[in-house]
Amino acid sequence: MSDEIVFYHNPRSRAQMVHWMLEELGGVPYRTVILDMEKQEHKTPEFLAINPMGKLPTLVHDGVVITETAAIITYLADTFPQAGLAPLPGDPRRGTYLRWLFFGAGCFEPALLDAMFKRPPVERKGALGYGSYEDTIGALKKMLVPGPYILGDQFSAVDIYVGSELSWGAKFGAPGLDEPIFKDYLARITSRLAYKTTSGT
Ligand SMILES: N[C@@H](CCC(=O)N[C@@H](CS)C(=O)NCC(=O)O)C(=O)O
Repeated sequence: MSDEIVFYHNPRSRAQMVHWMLEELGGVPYRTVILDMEKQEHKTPEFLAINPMGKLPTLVHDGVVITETAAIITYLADTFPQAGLAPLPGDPRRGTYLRWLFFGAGCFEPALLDAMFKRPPVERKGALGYGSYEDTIGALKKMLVPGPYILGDQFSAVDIYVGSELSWGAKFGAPGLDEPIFKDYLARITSRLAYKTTSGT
């Protein structure tokens, strides 16, 4: 079994977040396999045998398949601690770090998609894990205080994940993301070299 990292990628997908993360690791080697989604290369029997959802990003490391963008980013940050992108278990910042990673995946992403697709509000908002788009935006504003990063002074993998979601939402004109608190944060994180070198690639 190889300890190679294989990164199944398409630049026009959530895989862009993992690409940014891989570059932030600062020299960990990985092999990129671009799948052309227009040609349905993510739905071939070979790829479905790796990820039955037929979705990107997908990572294989040490023969283990990891899917779900937030899980991949969390996995890479923990597996390569020398990059300093995650507070490790025992560090008091670990709780805040995990909190916002899970919030990004479980709350903000579905809320953002509601806003993007203009899905009508449901009657029993309290039964939705994320309440409403507006609720998530309110929580994210609090997350960025005092800043400058989600963990305060330390840039970490959670900025890559939640920051990418915010950036994607802002590009598509999602409500509220043009406020200075988000604009300033996005300008800060997207000025990083690893972001610039992976953006759109
Ligand atoms: N829950 C997954 C979602 C991945 C996902 O939906 N990826 C899209 C691209 S952004 C995809 O591969 N779509 C192709 C398809 O479902 O046919 C994650 O967070 O990684």
